Amino acid sequence: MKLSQTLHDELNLQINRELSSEYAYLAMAAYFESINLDGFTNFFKVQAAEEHFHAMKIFNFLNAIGGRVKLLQINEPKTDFNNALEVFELALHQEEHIEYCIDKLMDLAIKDNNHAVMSFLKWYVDEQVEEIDLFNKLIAKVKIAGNEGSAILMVDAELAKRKASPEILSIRTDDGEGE
Ligand code: OFO
Repeated sequence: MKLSQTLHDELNLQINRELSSEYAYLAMAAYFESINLDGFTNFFKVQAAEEHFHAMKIFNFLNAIGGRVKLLQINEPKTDFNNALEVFELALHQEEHIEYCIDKLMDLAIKDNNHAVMSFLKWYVDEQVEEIDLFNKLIAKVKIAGNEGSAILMVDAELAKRKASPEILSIRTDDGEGE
């Protein structure tokens, strides 16, 4: 399969975007940890692990199709926030940007008539629909909770239940074979 240089480089850039998302979500987890909201902290730690998984899927795929992974610089994420709503709105904005980038990557794969990359990217297209829906719903809940302590604690208790799936946790050592 012939992988164009542009598509190759864009896949490397997407690895960087996913790792940057991981970093941004870890910063959000650290913010919530600093204000002792353990459920929100847990939610963003799991979200960060998901982004690591997204990056590693591309890392493994790029190797599998004969590409060369190149890791790029990760910028410092925003670390200070005023409240939970600000955090979730930034998270949604970030996911909308990722959705735009995945769409652009898919456009490129279609232009190159690269069916393997198209098939691979479909998972990301579907994933973005889920993530944007998730953040929209959480924004609605956080808005309803407002500044009411007991309502925020209820959302916190719900977010404490989120767990990373075994698939996500295993990718750190997975060589990509058998996926
Ligand atoms: Fe949150 O999204 Fe990755 O791909």
